[in-house]
Parts: sequence; structure tokens; C-alpha cells
Amino acid sequence: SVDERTYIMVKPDGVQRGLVGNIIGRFEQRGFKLIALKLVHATPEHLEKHYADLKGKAFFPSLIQYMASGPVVAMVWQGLDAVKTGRAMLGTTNPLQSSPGQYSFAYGTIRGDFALAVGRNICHGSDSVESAEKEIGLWFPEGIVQYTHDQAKWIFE
Ligand code: DAT
Ligand code: MG
Repeated sequence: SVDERTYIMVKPDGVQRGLVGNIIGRFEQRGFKLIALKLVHATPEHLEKHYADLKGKAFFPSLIQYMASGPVVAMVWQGLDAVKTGRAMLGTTNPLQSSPGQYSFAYGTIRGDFALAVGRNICHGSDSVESAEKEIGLWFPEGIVQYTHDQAKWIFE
């Protein structure tokens, strides 16, 4: 739907590598509305809740250690098919399988443009509307600011 919400998070490697502005810029440029944003150094306990689905995986301990190694940028973006479109903008979990941009001025996917290793893929995006709602509640328990996005009338019919 037009007002679907997704949880997007620049991971500690994306913050350290100075990619926050680039990632935000892509969502702005696409026409999504920014409705929540904060820098947070999450605890392992909090990250274990975020990645609860992956608890049995061999890489789970190193994933939690990496995600707790520095601050992340937690965001909520709203717009048409935000969850699916956000995932498409990220690219595949393993960045090696994602296309980089083909021309110097063109964007590929976020992971395809900036990352090589699956364990350092710089950005998270919700994989379904249900997980987006769960993640938004986990990262923004204080709630979300309401405002009118004046560009919306130029982006949607
Ligand atoms: P995604 O982040 O694309 O939703 P996921 O939810 O399956 O992927 O996994 C969460 C994160 O865990 C992923 O971004 C990077 C890490 N991860 C996934 N598979 C991995 C693997 N085989 N080895 C190391 N890290 C992995
Ligand atoms: Mg996932």
C-alpha cells in the first residue's frame, strides 16, 4: 500500500565507512517519506531480539558481535510497497550476487555497490510487512512523528 512502512538500518560497517548519507539519499530520491531516524549503539540482548529468527544459525554469535560493535542508524521509511522496494534497493544478502551500477552515474543496489562479504553487508531491510511492524516496535518503542510529506502529491496519483 501507499503508506506501507519498512525498517531500514545502516549497520556498524556502513556507519564507519561513511555510507549513511548515500543510503538515506537513495530512499529520499526514490520518493519515500522518512518517518523515524536515530543513531543507536544497540546491546547484544536487543540485537538478539531483532535477529530472533536466526538464533539457531552457526553465524548467529558473530552476527550479534558485529552488530553490537558500533552504532547503527535506525530508520523507518514509508511509501508504496516500502518493504519489497526496500529489499530490492538493498540487493541480495550476499553482496557478491548483487549487481553494481552499470554506469558511473547509475545506482545499482546498496549491497552490490558497496559490499563484498555476507557478514559485512552494511544495511538491513525488513523482509515482510509483519517483520517490519515487529522491528519498528522494537527499535522505536517511543513511537513515530506524524507529519505531512508535501512531495507526496507529486509522487503518487
Ligand atoms: P537479510 O539481511 O538479507 O535479510 P538474513 O535475514 O537471512 O538476510 O540474515 C541476516 C544477516 O545475517 C545478513 O544480513 C548477514 C548475516 N548472514 C546471513 N547469512 C549469513 C551467512 N551465511 N554467513 C554469515 N552471515 C550471514
Ligand atoms: Mg533478514
